[in-house]
Amino acid sequence: MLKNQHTYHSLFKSVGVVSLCSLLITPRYLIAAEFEAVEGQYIVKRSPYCASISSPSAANVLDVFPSIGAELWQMEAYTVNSLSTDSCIEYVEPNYIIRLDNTPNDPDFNQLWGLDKISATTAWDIRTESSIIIAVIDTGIDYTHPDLAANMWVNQGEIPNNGIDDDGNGYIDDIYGYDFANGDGEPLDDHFHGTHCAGTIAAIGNNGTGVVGVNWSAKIMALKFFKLDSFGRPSGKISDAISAIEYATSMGAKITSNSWGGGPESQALSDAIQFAQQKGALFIAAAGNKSVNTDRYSHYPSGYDLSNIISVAATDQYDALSEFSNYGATSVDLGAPGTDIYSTVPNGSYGTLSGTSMATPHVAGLAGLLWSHNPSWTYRKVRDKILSSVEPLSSLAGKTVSGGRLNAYKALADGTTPPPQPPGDGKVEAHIEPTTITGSAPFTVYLDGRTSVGQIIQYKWEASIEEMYDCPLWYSSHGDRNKRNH
Ligand SMILES: [Ca+2]
Ligand SMILES: [Ca+2]
Ligand SMILES: [Ca+2]
Ligand SMILES: [Ca+2]
Repeated sequence: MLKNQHTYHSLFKSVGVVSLCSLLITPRYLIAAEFEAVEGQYIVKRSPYCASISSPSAANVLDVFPSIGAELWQMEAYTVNSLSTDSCIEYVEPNYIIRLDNTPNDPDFNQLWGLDKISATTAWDIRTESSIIIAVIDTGIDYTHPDLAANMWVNQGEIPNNGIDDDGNGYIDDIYGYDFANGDGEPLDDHFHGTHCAGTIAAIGNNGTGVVGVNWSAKIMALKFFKLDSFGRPSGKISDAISAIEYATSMGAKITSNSWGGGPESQALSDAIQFAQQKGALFIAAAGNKSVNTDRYSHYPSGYDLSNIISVAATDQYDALSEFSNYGATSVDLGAPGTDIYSTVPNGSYGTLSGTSMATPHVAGLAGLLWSHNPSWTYRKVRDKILSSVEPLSSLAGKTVSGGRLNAYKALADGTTPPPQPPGDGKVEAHIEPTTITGSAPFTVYLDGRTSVGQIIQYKWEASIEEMYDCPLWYSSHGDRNKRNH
């Protein structure tokens, strides 16, 4: 996503001058007060230059987030105040509460118009299954649903229900994922939102039952971080969202589907998504359901300025922008079907929902299908292909980065057919070395490729303008953008 640079901010930025500190603190207190947060809980990042300092005696460490070098502390407000002048603290932010913003709709409307609209039926002539692990970070999944059960990811290193963390990943009996909201290995859905999203990604195809997802077969990881509050509304903590992202990344999920958002900007959450980026994973995120231009009124996490985020608006059967959908020429990447989407809900049932929450899993599902078809691609290549193969729509022009709606067939068919396998033992040696990459632009790069088996069919080398500014770069063959700085 291309958008304006965010100014780096924190509740307390470490500065040496106390008067500056108080100037910085004041607006953040005002912002924090507008949003719900867990009382007495703060996400704290220490400066890497002071890694050895201990937490104040008045603070209890509740959780640690190794991926972002931060911790969850329980402490009183006066202790937070005392940290404001501590140069060893990089940031402190409240443990914000996140809510789902979906729009339930007519439960009897039951046609899968969305898959037809994105040309899934012709895409399925090319591929129907995802071998990539796709994590659904949400309210959980009814992993017993007959139209989902066989498509759940299974943690092969874990023995179920023995009370032991068999694979030593820090989580006991985590078979299908984990429930961070309740701290247990049963990420069952106590709502319906996550199960509905999972069905759009990969309800089982061709099984004579119910519906079908973008993928007929897949590996769906269930990561629950929402649970119902006393009013029956799903509510999730930023700290649990961070843990879910850490889990997904460490357990090999290359794609997370994130149909949630709202609340203030969080440096900790942004850092967690950046950690996933560093591990080469995509973060597909709902653009939100407030009918606003998010270029002006930012929405998170879809709006963080990270290249592994794909921000998704919702469209309807007539290819109009859904009335509830957020949009933004620089902050929302593309549209996907999100009005009146029929999919799985708990207890073996089905139902219709609307929201950018429903658009997001269409994109996550295609990302899985496309990446599985092109397993050597980087997250950036998968993202670029999804955005460059959209169906251009006047309703999305000037309202999204790509100006179009998801198209599964164009993404899969457009030059993505795997190259023919060479005869013999299948080994290919290809050396492509640029002989000259010095000088100021424009400059010439010479490539020399050789193979010991068969013939080289095509050379393809790609570089975007954005990346050219990052020179010096090295690319390996066929558009694979492995980058090494020298
Ligand atoms: Ca485990
Ligand atoms: Ca176990
Ligand atoms: Ca549970
Ligand atoms: Ca089915």
